Amino acid sequence: SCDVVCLGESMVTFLPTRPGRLADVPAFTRAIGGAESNVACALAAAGHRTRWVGRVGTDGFGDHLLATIAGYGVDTGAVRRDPHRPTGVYFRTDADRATDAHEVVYYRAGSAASAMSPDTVPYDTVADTRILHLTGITAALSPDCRDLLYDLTAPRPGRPLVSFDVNHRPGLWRDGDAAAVLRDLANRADVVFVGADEAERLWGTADPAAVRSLLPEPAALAVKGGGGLATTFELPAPATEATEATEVRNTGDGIGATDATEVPGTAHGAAAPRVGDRVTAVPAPRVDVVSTVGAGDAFAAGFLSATLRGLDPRTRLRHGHLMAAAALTSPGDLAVPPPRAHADRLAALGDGDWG
Ligand code: KDG
Repeated sequence: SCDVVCLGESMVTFLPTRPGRLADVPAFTRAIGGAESNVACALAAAGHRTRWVGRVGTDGFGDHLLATIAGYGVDTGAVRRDPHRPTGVYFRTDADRATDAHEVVYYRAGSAASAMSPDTVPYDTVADTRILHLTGITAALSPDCRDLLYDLTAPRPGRPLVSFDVNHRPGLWRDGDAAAVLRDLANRADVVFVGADEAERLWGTADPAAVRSLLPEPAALAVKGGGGLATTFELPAPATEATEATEVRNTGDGIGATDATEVPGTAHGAAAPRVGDRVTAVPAPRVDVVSTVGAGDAFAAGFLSATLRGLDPRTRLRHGHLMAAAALTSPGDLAVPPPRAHADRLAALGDGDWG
């Protein structure tokens, strides 16, 4: 069994060798991408037993993905290879400094991963874990993939804690109602991550409390604000000691141990729309941003790592921000997180030294 299973499509990623429009970039370097394997690699690097489940082709790109992901210490033994469909590929540009916009071109329609379904992904390869991490990208890949997400988020006895990053990719949602599907799936999960900007695009609000009223079901909801502030809404777990050894269990009404220092229902003047919610907001450290791609995945990895360790909400948010900072300051989709002891020291700094 593992600590975390991440399921989704990974792709060979082609990064530009120079800034500018895609039309003008003459050469690309090969790297890997895929939101869920980014989370898996960061969690494995942080010392957790991690498995990535997906499908790749029998082509050389599939070989490269598996070798790279396994190189981070992630178990790839449950990945299925499809002799008839290719491994997904995508190209992107660097983000424009001023607007943060970047161009993305995907070659993943009909990919090996798009054939994931409740029939092709054995449930026991994703269920023998404390946390199952999924994202909204999978819902946009194919009707089969969407069925798989509905299946994995269905209530069932002994279900692992389900983590869901909304990850709206407008370029993949040519048809299908992204706003309704992603909201529905998020409300079937236990831990949810969403950016304030994507909440605005999907549901017309970037206000964390308003987002909580749209997503009242998850025991923990993290809204990542554009100004660097991340806010969590969390239903208190049954009283347990917050220690490194605390086991995270899916109790249905909390996500594990929390501390008692937070003020329920208040954060920066926002009213908690869910009765009993504990609201915690933490600013991100300031860093010189190289690329924002992959920062959300890193945030999820830091938050989940701290969740597995039974740390309190403020510390979970801080570990999310710290891993995101590592991703923001590196050019690829996937960044090596700071060593755990170092991250723990940074997370323990006083508020005056933070942000
Ligand atoms: O989260 C970063 C991702 O955007 C990237 O690694 C590729 O999974 C990916 C996607 O669908 O955009």
